[in-house]
Amino acid sequence: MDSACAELANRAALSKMLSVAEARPLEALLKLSECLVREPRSAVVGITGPQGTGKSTLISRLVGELSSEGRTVAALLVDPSSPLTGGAVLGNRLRIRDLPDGAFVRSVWAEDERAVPLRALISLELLEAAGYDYVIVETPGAGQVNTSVLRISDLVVVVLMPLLGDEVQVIKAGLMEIGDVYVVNKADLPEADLMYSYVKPFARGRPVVKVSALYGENMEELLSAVRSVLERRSLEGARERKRIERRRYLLEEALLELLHSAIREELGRVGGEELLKRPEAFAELVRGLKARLANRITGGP
Ligand SMILES: Nc1nc2c(ncn2[C@@H]2O[C@H](COP(=O)(O)OP(=O)(O)OP(=O)(O)O)[C@@H](O)[C@H]2O)c(=O)[nH]1
Ligand SMILES: [Mg+2]
Repeated sequence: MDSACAELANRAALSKMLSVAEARPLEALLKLSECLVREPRSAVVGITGPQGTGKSTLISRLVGELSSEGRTVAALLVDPSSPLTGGAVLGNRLRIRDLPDGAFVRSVWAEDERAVPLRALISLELLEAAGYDYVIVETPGAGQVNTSVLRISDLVVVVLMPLLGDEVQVIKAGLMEIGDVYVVNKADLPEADLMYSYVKPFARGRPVVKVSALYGENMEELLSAVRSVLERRSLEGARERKRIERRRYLLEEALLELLHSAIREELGRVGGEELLKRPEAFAELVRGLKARLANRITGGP
């Protein structure tokens, strides 16, 4: 392992590399590709669900519980709010309180709330390379369901709460199709039982667990549901397959980013936009793009 990889075990160095991954993802990927682990090391737990159901609060609890069992845990909060307005980026971070010593939390901005951005995919790899037993990823499930969480997670926990408004929306939104474990959070509220009985028949036999993340109630039941799914997945070889899927996603996103930046540059060069007005000039554009991509991949001028 070269020094850049060894350094990942150091929190400050890891933070620094995650910042590079966020600002210049392709650079980070090329630099750190030799650090990526061969055998699955981290259990990647995706946490999704409608806004405000208590995902971050729940993660804070899970981090605490798993840490107290001696597991190392990192949380990655994928956040759709603009880094310019700051809002929930900081909000998410602040709501995760009282972090135990070995735990690590990071917010990553997502411009598109239905996708896991390249910077988050690379961050995930770095966290696994850093050796965390668990990497918990919070993805927003606002409005439309975020199925990209399925591509990255060994297991998906869908977090619901009572009084979500029109409960039918939960079903319609497809949330009941993507979970391996369902959580009815805010069980300290009286309406939780109603939500539980509403959701249960749609869970296709998957565990539905009532918890109160705020008061730390019933976390043991949730954790044992999570553990038993992970164990089953390991035995079935599903975690190995999932990791290949996750890397495929990473590669696709990295190549798309490469392509997009080359297109921006090619069109940005003098006359590039002009060329678009003449259909016969498309070949010229494509040639320019090809050269640009080849240079970038081989590191030419
Ligand atoms: N009563 C009650 N409130 C809770 C519970 N868990 C979380 N909350 C509250 O619900 C609000 C939203 O919690 P978050 O953890 O930020 O929810 P989230 O799903 O991460 O929110 P977004 O990331 O904005 O979608 C906060 O005010 C929490 O204090 C719970 O178990 N019971
Ligand atoms: Mg949150």
